[in-house]
Amino acid sequence: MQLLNYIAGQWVPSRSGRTFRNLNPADTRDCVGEFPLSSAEDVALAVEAAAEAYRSWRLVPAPQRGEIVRRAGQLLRERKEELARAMVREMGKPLVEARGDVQEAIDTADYAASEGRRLFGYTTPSELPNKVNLSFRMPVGVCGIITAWNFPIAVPSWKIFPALVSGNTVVWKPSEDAPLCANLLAQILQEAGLPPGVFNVVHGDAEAGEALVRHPGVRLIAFTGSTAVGRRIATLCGELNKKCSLEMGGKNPLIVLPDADLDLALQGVLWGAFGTSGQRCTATSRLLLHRDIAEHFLERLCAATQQLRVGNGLEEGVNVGPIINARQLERIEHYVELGRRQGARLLVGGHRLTEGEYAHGYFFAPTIFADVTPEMTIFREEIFGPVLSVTLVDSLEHAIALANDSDYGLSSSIYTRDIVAAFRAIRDLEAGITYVNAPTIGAEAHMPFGGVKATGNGHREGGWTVFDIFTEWKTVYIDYSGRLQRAQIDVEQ
Ligand code: UN1
Repeated sequence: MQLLNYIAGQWVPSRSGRTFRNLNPADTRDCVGEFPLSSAEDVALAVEAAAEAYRSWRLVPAPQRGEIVRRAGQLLRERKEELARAMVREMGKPLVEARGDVQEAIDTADYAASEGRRLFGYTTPSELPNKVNLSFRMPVGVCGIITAWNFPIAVPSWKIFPALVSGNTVVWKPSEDAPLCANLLAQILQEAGLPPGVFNVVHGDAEAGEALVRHPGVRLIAFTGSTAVGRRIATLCGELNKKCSLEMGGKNPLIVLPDADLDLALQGVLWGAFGTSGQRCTATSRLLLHRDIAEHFLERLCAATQQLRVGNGLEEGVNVGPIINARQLERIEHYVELGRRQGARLLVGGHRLTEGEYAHGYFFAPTIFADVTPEMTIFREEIFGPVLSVTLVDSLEHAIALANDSDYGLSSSIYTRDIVAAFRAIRDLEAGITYVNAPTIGAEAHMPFGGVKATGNGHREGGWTVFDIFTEWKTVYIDYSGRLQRAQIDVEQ
């Protein structure tokens, strides 16, 4: 199946005619489609269309812009099952999770649409008589959006819907591992009534991404992906003086104290570490387990991990789907090998699954390493796969110190029934998100989402905070005194 870019309201191939193939990670004999491998020329066409559309879109009243996004949310609702199934086919996560992904986009549409009737500014008194001070949120302009494949509908919608409601126009370069979902979302926005050029999709790899970042017509880049790529984008945006919002990696710790509900903690670790095959920026990748409960807890954890059903996400009862592609599978193998060599103790998994139903896909057994120390690579680097590192701790303080011994700071979690311990963790964990008695995954669309340290650059998507990314403040002074009033000078002291 040949699929196309979406530029200026038209479905078009790349100018060069180059394409790439997108394969089903659970069965690579199934080719999901052939997509345009776009170059700077295609990106330029999309940016021109977005710049042209911006001239009128920014003048459409925000509540009306919100109505179109609301309709997109409604269409997502109607097509939820179809989208979820397409998602499983293209990136592998189990069907229930794929439905959740679409639901997150629906929630985001509802929230963003309603923000069209708020987008509050401030009015404040002036220091001078007969003068008022106001401030408004203004759109930024053409926004370049670059996203990963692991939440192919939800995470793009976190950016695209608020960007549109705020009055921006968008050029989106989706991941080459989830291009079909991008086209389905584009169809939905088209059907919802978005004028041509307001939203554009350009498929491709790093070449198209870099062209988008560099294009002088693009005022803002919003990115979700690896820290390496995010740093490159930040450097370019720094040089080119562009606004940029980055959501990058994580190495998320989950602490279990002896007083916790251990059955609940066990379920939380399993879901946090192995949900989406660990391919979430919020995945639980470090378990900081109190020594007093370690032996029994680990025994049960290993048994439960071995019970997880790995397979094609469309099949009933599958808990863990495939890994996204061959490159990522090799990366996971490489980290497992490093874990072994550096002296971590492999408790379960640690290998690819290749026989029978796994023969044609990219499958990796859920893996747990114990005796992981902070010096080891698997304690420090984001693996983005079903690999959990376990480190024993002696106290809450020890756990928090280890949790914070990381370049990253996205999500974090503590299981305890002790309210004092919980509040200390909330205060002291260096992370954008802290869960109490819940795993590190599961952010809700109407709350700020993002991290500190190497995870982000100070922005928060989600809820009300995403509008700080996609708007610029305009400050307005209106003087109705009829005379020259000089601020700071003509003020009676
Ligand atoms: C991501 O992995 O990029 O909190 C986002 C969660 C999801 C979003 C993850 N709602 O795990």
